[in-house]
Amino acid sequence: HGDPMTNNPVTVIGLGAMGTALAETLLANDHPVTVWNRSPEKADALVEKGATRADSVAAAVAASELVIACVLDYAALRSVLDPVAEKLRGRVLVNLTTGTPEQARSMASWATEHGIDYVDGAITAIPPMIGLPESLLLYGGSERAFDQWSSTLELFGSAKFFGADPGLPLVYDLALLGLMYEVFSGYLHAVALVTAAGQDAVSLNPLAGGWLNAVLTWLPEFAENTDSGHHPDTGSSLAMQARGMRHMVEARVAAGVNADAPAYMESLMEQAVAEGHGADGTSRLIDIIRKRG
Ligand code: FVH
Repeated sequence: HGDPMTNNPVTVIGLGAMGTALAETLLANDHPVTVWNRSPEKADALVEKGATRADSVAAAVAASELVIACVLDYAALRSVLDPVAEKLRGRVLVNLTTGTPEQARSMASWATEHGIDYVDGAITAIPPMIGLPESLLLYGGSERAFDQWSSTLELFGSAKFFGADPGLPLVYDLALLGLMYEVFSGYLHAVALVTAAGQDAVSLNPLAGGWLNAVLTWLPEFAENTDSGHHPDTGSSLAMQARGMRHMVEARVAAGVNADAPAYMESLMEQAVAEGHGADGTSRLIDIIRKRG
């Protein structure tokens, strides 16, 4: 080992699927681990593996300088931690509960009021991935606390620190999740269109993979255009694409497939055209998306 933080006690509050995976990983890496969960029986398997079950949240907090919390949501988190706020004073709280960026910032303010060194985190992985380098955890908040405990936090997976804003990890987490779900949605609607034409769903697969790979190569340029404010047409003007979207909407409606997503894209494109940007490329739509709010 040789790491100065190995063997330092860590407390884990919340033993759902994720909190259990976090505690198991700490135990497997020789940290003494104290655990607490609202339903105490969820600690049984961890106790067999060497964890100490705390009888109260206060006892759990008192056991370690580093307290990691991972419960259902921020309301549950506050209900657990409010009564022990003063016991947390001077300790490090790493909160891995998922919520909104605003909830993370307001939790950080609460922690500052109580003299707690606070790091908010977002886990972009599922419980079986915890402990593998492919799992990515995003952190923000107290740099001092993150630096002090980074070798322990890196046991869960790769760690990226975003700086002092405790809301940023959840901003990026939600950005990535939104991207994933809209890709799911696009794929599933494509399957619906193909199967409505009497074809097997799998007939789409040889085409969809190459198509998605090509789409992927265009995206970094959209971000560069957004940062520079220039949105050149690279052969697919918005005026042309708006017409294409109309065909997409009509074809989906005719096939009995929901057309909300292409109708939304069409409306963004039509607005860009109406505002004089019909000759620009796709990335110009960011201006319209921001304006819509
Ligand atoms: N599991 C996943 O795939 C995702 C991956 C990305 C990050 N999320 C977030 O992690 C938080 C915890 O998720 P989880 O998977 O551990 O969730 P559950 O297995 O449902 O366990 C929930 C725990 O929260 C406790 N809890 C709920 N309400 C309260 C409350 N009012 N007071 C105290 N504790 C509460 C619950 O306790 P119990 O029901 O066992 O007594 C569990 O410990 C979450 O933010 C995900 O979005 C996971």
